[in-house]
Amino acid sequence: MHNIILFGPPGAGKGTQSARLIKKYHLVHLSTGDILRGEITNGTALGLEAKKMMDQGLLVPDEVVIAMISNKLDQNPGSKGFIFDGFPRTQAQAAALDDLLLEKATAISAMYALNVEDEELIRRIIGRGKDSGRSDDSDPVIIRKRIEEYNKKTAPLIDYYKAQNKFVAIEGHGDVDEIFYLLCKQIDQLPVF
Ligand code: B4P
Repeated sequence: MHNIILFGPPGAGKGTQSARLIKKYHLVHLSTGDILRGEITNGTALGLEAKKMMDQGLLVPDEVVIAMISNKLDQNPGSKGFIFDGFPRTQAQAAALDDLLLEKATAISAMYALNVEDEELIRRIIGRGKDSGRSDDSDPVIIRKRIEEYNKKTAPLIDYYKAQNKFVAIEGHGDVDEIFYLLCKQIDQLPVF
């Protein structure tokens, strides 16, 4: 079983690479961003609350996303493992994830951090915003706010996973296939448990 975290700033390519990795490794894909956008599309109370935060480039409250992930883990008892895409994003989320996995007698195998420079992130997100219709993808001020939130609240998790010897840096510039190759090379070296 592999439980993998795909980590990186907004627009680093977490969603892009997750889509490829789940096909190759048959893991369950848990993207908190996708789950939240699903709630918004369905017009749920949670979705309406989340949208207010997302539209400002802010993180959604920890208790909301932790509960979402806990439910999804319970819904996939026999899975070969999980790819966590965009989760955890805060220290509280990381600690909660460790506890949830421990309850299931498992743990994070590795955290792969995609490194991409800010100007490239902005270029990619604006590019995606032209087709995605995502309200958080079009305004450069909001995009910069998302990057600021990442630097303030999410980037410190690198030290959390370094302390567990699970942090692996991955070059996030370049061709999507090349980045996928780098990720697969790392995953293929993981011990299976
Ligand atoms: P997410 O949905 O996680 O969105 P993201 O960080 O923008 O996306 P990602 O890194 O997956 O980028 P992608 O591959 O699509 O979060 C959105 C919001 O939800 C957050 O701001 C927050 O408000 C909320 N949220 C989500 N999770 C939360 C949590 N745990 N706690 C609190 N709040 C939470 O790539 C972007 C673009 O780049 C695409 O167009 C892609 O085609 C392109 N691209 C990818 N790789 C490329 C490459 N190598 N070269 C060129 N272009 C590339």
